Amino acid sequence: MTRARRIIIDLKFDRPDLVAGMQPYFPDFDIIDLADKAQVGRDLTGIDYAIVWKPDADLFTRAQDLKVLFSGGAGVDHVMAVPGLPDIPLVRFVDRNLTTRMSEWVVLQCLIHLRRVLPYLDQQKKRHWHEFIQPEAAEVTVGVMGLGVLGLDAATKLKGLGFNVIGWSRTKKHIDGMETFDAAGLDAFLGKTDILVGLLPLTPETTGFYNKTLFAKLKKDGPLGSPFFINAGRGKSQNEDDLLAALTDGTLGGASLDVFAVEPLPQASPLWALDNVVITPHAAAPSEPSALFAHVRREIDRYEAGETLQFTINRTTGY
Ligand code: NDP
Ligand code: OXD
Repeated sequence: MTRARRIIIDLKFDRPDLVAGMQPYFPDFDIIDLADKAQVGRDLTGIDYAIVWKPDADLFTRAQDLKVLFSGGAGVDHVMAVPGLPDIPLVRFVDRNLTTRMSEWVVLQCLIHLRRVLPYLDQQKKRHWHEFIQPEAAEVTVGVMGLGVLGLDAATKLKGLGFNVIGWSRTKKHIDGMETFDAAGLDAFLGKTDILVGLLPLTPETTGFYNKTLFAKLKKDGPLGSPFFINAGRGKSQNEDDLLAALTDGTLGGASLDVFAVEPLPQASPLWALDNVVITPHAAAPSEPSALFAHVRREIDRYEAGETLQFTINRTTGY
């Protein structure tokens, strides 16, 4: 009798039905769920595939025969940081559902700041009736940093709402009806931006990137009075001391933050108490497990048929 193939999952999704939900996509595999205490110390040699989110530090010493590694999310910084990462294809998660969720979140946050929702909520608590100046979307420039799968979709949807949208990415993009900037055009891009949307991956270049120097270059005399910052990329891209200072000294009028340098955001963080900040718990665009498993299955089938894997990471750029 031939032994069923095995696949590892090491996902910290807090979903009790994860393995049951995965089974229909992998009827011919034994699923080794490392969250299952019974797997502690189990021999992981001879296994070809793993689907991981923030994998345990010893994964690659235990599973030495992996041929392809799948990220449980769109980002891969959580894998790149693990010691001993083998030189095998690393596939990220690209998915319509995840992309749509992210754009919903980004659009929502831009509208929150455009339509002054935070000050209005504050007034409501005080039973206070006062209308703030509210420019229309077309007067406001949203600068999207990162024009990849997520940035491009969000930018397109923001344009559909009437915002003036500009974009910035490492390499130059040509997008109909959108002014774009490459890495060298950073200052020009920032100088035109009223609402900055961060959808960058975490790499050595983007670590600590949103800092006081960058915030100070955003457009100062825009229709919202001061610029706003929205980040759903990665928290380690923001310098939180600088961010806090910018939010309290008026350099920034407000922010929406889904990601933080340390997650969960520590109770002691002063960011919690700022009334010009929206905080969500890294929930902008969660991976839908069934979509993730269908994607991994498709890629494994492609790989085993000798076809090229899609959505592999460039190990030099780190995304
Ligand atoms: P992509 O790889 O498709 O796009 C990344 C974009 O960032 C590209 O346009 C790339 O430029 C640009 N970029 C990367 N490094 C630099 C740099 N140093 N300078 C300028 N531009 C740079 O990624 P996605 O759009 O799919 O995802 C982006 C990130 O969003 C993920 O890496 C993850 O961190 C985060 N994310 C957060 C979620 C959440 O719930 N908060 C959910 C999912 C993802 P170029 O086009 O030139 O290569
Ligand atoms: C991702 C995330 O990278 O959820 O997909 O952060």
